[in-house]
Amino acid sequence: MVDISTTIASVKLDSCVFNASGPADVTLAELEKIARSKSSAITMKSCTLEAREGNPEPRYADLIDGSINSMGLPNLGYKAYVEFSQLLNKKYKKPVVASISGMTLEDNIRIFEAFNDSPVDFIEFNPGSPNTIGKPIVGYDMQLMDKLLKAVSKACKKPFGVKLPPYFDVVHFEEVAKVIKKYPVKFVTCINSIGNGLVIDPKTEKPLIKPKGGMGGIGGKYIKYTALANVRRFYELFNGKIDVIGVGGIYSGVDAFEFILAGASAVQIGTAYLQKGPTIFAKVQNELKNIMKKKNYKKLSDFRGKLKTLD
Ligand code: RRO
Repeated sequence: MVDISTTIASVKLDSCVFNASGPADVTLAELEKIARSKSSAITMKSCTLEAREGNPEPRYADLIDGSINSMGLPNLGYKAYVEFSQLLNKKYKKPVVASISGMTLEDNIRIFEAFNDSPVDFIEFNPGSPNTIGKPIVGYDMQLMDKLLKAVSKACKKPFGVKLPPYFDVVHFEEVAKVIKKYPVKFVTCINSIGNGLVIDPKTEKPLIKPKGGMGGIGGKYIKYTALANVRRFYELFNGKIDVIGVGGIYSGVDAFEFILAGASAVQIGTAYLQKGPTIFAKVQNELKNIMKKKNYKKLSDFRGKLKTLD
């Protein structure tokens, strides 16, 4: 028997494949759809203090090998997600994950405190969204990251991790890791969409999405290699002390296998879930199990992080 169970922040997950926070995890109906699927956890949409409509439409487009979005954090406000976590926890036997993306330090503290009294199993702090008009990607400002993580660490009584934007420079990986290691961060999720891409339709001579002159976060297969590099580098820098969750272009068991080889303890599915629907979770899990059988791996720790070298 092949075992693809895992733990994130010491929370047991029946399989290492679950949904990423995203545009199809906003309402209770959408979350129940994930609950009924083979996703091993239910990750909710990033939330803010107040409900938000998000950016003007069109704000999401499927591309041949991925997606572009500038949703602008549409969500029902944190109180709805505290309530949903109670309902989901009662009705379904799988971990519930909150995602928090407050607009200010004070908002983040209030939201984290509210989830302390909820049944969520762990929390993903999201300072990496590229789509809040007029706001920079917080994950690229190390001083602000430090300030936010300090405050959040104090406010939060649940296990929490950080969803990181992609980094592209070796020096930046080290800088972020240094900040994260100062706080009781249990996991990092690599990566958020690659910010501020532009997709143009040559027929209409217009961008595909409306906000920010057409600029939005790129997801799907286009970002897999950046995601793998981020997983690998953070896995090495954290030395097994902080779990790494991989996300970015996972459509198949081979993709999941590569992420685990790079060091991921679990993988999340974002764009592929939007495009393929809830059967994607079982598909990736079954394909991963088949690869493991062929290679005679019985559990994830048989190969996690064990990327071989060329020499
Ligand atoms: O809602 C969004 O526009 C959004 C968020 Br919060 C995020 O973290 N990543 C993304 O690609 N879009």
